Amino acid sequence: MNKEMDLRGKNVLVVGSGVSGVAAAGLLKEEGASLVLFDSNRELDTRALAQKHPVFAGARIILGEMTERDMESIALAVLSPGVPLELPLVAAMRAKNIPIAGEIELAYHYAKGRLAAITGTNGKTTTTALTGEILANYYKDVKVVGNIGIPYTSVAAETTEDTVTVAEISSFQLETTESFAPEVSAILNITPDHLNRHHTMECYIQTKLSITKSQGAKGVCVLNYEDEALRAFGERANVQVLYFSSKRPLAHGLYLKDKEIFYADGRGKTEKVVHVDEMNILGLHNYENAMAATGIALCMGVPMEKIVEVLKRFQAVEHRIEYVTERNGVKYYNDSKGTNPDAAIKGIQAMTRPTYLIGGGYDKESLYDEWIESFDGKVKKLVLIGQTKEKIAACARAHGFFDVVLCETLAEAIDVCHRNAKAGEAVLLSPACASWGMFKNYEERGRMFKEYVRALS
Ligand code: UMA
Repeated sequence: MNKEMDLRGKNVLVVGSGVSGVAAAGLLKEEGASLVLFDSNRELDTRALAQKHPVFAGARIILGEMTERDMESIALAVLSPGVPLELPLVAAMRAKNIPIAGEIELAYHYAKGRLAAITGTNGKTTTTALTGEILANYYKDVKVVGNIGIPYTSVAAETTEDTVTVAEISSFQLETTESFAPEVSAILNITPDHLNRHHTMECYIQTKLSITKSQGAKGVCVLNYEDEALRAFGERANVQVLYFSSKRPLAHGLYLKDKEIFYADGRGKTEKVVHVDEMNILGLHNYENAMAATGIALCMGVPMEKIVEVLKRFQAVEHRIEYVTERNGVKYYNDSKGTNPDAAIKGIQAMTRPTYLIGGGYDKESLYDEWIESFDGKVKKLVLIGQTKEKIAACARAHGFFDVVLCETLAEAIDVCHRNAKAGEAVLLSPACASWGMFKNYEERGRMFKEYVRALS
């Protein structure tokens, strides 16, 4: 969006009535725009929507389909992240030269202060939460927003020049950013995900890299040196680069060596940051997240001792290899955030006991071969639910893993594990798939898992 764009008195279309649409509508209303809401879900009810979200009261609400006529006099269309750009609706608006912005771009247009933004296939939520906590240990007014579940538009109007914002940004959100220019960005890793939306890996990678596109030469991007695509990008990027590595010492950047994290400043000075046993988060991927958060915080001006204080006290975020409870000697873990094969591999790697694994869900056209191969004798039984259950079962069989049970519901899957698992073993919900179709989101899936498990005798 052009920084000069003034939306006062203009008709602005919000597409999607989820949390992003509601928050975007709130900001637009505050800025004096006249609201039009479109949601493709015909099942919604206009009156119920306006009652549930008072921000839509008085707005023109269109459900199901938008006609050419509905598009007349629209000055801007704001898309929710779940809205793909290949929709005929988007093509029709483009043909009419209606400017299109994502919810993140809209928030950025009005937000003030400093901004750090984090993307990557996995680890975004943990790194964003950790970075937010580190920044809040040094700066007074820190906001944590984005894909983590708090729409950026819901806080943009409250930001001042003194605000420091940390945003978790998904590939969906990056598709519709334009002037969005964080002072510091980070790309943690890129492995196959959301290929039903981005279609090719190349397109998915380009979308992730676009987080840097408006940063300019003063901007910094924190990159994973061990991710081939990111290292290649770092060599040609038009921003400054700070790497982190979990495999080798770096002359400039953060690295892990003998279970200790170090920072080399590029001018010959290297200092120890923390020993991994001093942190509460587990697994190599989490040490990478800690290095990324440290890099971002250093670039945002936080002194090392303030960073280390938080690294030592930070706890794992909900739904990420989260310990739930123990029943009859069996430990239950909720990794509902394992929404793609790569994230789910991390879940299995973190297990130290024979494991009953609950997987399956919405089909994002992922391949499950590497996930099944990572079972490595640790998974005793694979219990599958959702749209992908047959596809995953066939993949498991092809890799010689036959102990597979298909279930209709999550509750049934938990019961199977509960009946079979013995003391000293573990049950892990780490689906390698999105939750959509069976649950509202991965949070709901994780919470239902935890509630059901806690009620087991
Ligand atoms: N809708 C349409 N047309 C469409 C698609 C959706 O009208 O073509 C409507 C739906 O009917 C529904 C609304 O849009 O009413 C839903 O909008 P949405 O899917 O953008 O979801 P929000 O509730 O606004 O939540 C979004 C993110 N969801 C997605 O990207 C799918 C949330 O990320 C994010 O936390 C939230 O904004 C705040 O920023 C969730 C997610 O699953 C956690 N993200 C993916 C991931 O992490 O892998 C990218």
